[in-house]
Amino acid sequence: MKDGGHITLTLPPGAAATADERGRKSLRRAWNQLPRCQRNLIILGITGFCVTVLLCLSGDQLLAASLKDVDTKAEVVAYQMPLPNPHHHPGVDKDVPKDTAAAPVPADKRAPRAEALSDKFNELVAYGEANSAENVARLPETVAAEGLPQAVAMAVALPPPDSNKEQDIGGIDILNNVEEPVAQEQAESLSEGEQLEQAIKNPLTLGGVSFKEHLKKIKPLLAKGQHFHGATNERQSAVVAAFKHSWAGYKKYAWGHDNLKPISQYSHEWFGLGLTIVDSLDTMYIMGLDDEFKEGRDWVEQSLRFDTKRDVNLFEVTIRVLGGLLSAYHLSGDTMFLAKAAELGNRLLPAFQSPSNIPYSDVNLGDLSAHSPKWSPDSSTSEVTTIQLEFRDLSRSTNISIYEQVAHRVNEKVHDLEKNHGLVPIFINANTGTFRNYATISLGARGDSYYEYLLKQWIQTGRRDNDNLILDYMQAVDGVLTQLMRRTPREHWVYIGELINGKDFKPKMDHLTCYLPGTLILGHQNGMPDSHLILARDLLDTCYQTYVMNPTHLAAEISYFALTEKDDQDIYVKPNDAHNLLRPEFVESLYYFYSLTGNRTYQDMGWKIFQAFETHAKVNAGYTSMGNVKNTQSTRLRDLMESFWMSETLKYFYLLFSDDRKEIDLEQWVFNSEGHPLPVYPLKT
Ligand code: DMJ
Repeated sequence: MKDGGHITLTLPPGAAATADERGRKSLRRAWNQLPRCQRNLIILGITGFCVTVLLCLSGDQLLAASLKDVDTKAEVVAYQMPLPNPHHHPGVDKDVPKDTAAAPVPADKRAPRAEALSDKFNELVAYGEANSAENVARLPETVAAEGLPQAVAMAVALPPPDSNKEQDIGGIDILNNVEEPVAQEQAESLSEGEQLEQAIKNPLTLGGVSFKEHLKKIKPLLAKGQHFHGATNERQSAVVAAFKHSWAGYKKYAWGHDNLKPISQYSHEWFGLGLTIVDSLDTMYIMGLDDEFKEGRDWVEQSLRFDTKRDVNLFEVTIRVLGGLLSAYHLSGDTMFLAKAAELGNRLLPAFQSPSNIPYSDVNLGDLSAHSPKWSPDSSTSEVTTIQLEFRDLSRSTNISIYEQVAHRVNEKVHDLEKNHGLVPIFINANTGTFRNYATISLGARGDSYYEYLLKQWIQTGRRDNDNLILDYMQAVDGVLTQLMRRTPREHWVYIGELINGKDFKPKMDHLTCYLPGTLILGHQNGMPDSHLILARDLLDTCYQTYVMNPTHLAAEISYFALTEKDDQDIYVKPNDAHNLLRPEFVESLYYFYSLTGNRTYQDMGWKIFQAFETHAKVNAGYTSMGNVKNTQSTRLRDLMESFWMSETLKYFYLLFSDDRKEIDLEQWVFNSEGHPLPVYPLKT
């Protein structure tokens, strides 16, 4: 065939081999015809040449030559020690004045101001890069910058070969505590969607390997555990006694079930996940209740199962169970908790397979399906935006990025939606990804922790300037100040009302909103404007008033406020709203005020309320919710001890009464919405 003047010959198969063979034979014949002494001289010459070449090469060159077939990726990135666990390296004990009004904010912690907005685009890009689990500061710079696939990132996080021997790291199989065969298939080339699919389909594996294997690989990253000294004064001891009383009743009448019914002395089931046990683990650890902690730990290891075909609420299970397990893991260093958390995280992932990336509210942990609430097409806004601290922590603890990625997509989606002065409607549709038209705007039920997690996620991720989270937070607090904050006409109590239909002001405030003073002072400590602190102090006073104004000294679930002087009272409670569910929000705020200012007045306020719980909520089998805080003679006991009583209310009382206001250092830890402390991750420089 002619081709550009050349003729290409195609040899029949076998012809080339025959010619080759012919050449080899004639060479051998020529060699055999040489005299023996000549052949010996040639062999000697070649050997001498080779020895000379070898002697001239350096050791490194020789090693490189011998390893040229070995995976070079492992060589590109040198092994690096992980950054310290925050609690092992307490931050500088900054001098916080006793009086919050004078609290200084270090220049380097000042929040982004308006002029910084011009940098927003670059920062957004940086934020996106920084918010993948591979990008956490524990990984070598080169890997983080290049955003290598998960399996590669896992590989470079390995300890050096000689330290990668079989060691007892307390790792268990996720389910049944039985060792699984190690599936070697890696997620190297998987897209985010494929990773998600794989994690959902195989909730018992991580990155394609069993959890036990995975723990070995990430061993240097694992938490080492913290030490707490137990109660040091009478008030703390009283709280520990309250905890023990609650635990004893729960153990006796409701062990392994979600909640205790302390009046009927029976159990209450919600999700079938032993909520009270999991929610209480870190409280017991912090209080130094070693025996009780071990009882809870053993139950989690042996009896907590996630494979039951039952719908659970994504938000509630995330803040209580996932948050509880992760916190127990970080505080105790026990990797069994991390293994359980990872299995649960995988089983919750189906919630994120909605068309909009806004998660469905309900997930079936057993059959791995998800859907909107039965009663509505919409999820609560606070629910879909109050899972990110936990999912991010799971990613950073396991070094598997998918959890953080799916949760962060919700941040991005909600950030892009139009808001009312930074305030959000309380319903959002998981199919369309839009807010419900004319939905109420509230800092109480269904809205509250959206605002809380904007600030706390920003703190968790290292307080980056110009981050959308903190920009949205600042805008939202401005919206609170201009659209929702009012004062009563006579006594000038400051409160946060609601916008019904997104526009009509209603002077109603849920007790849930009393978390806000604590979040605001935490924000102020981290550089937010003084207007936030002023609102925080005023609102704290109002919340306190909602307790002490009632004869029981306990607050009602909902309070109303006078709009004009025609109303009889500045603050009042309607009969149907007079219940108290042992909620934590006000005690939580007192704790933040005490911890960040050192002012012991907040302890005295808390002590008064603790005594009120002792007087009215304590019963033989524990502590109970009540129907009416307005009458000491007919409190109408309601017969439920919610798990947040032990995870939050008693924990915050205990920490509020501590002689060491930094028993948990708020520079190093961030509490999730259920009161579970998780580590703050340092900002990568
Ligand atoms: C807790 O489960 C959490 O604090 C949640 O964010 C709001 N409600 C309860 C406590 O009141």
